[in-house]
Amino acid sequence: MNPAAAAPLLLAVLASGSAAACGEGIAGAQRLSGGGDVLAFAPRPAPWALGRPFSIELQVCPRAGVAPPDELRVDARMPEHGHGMNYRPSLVALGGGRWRADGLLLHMAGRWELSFELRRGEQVQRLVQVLQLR
Ligand SMILES: [Cu+2]
Repeated sequence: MNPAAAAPLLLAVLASGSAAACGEGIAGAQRLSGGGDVLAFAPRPAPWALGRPFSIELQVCPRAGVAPPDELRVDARMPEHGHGMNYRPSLVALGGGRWRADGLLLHMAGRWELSFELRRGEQVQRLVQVLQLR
């Protein structure tokens, strides 16, 4: 990514205050934000790859004064094909807003939507990252 393209993302992260540090312990983290939450995440092993089981290391950083989500869901779908993964990932809470999702496998080349649902009771914040796999 060139510096000009990175600038708006950097500004958005800095604008959210303490969230600037979200996921700094996660090497190669990508970030998504919405509704006052910042989510940092990275595949393990990296990079995102086709046809190989993997985990996702993640950290949720709510804005100041907002409780952490009480439940997290991770899923991946190919909307154009109307299907998801053949496996249901499991989540392990590691403390400090950090989690690990295990047991993901993207079995087809093409466009995947990786979705993270941050749940607080009935309230759901959904963050989506598109992955193009060849
Ligand atoms: Cu498909």
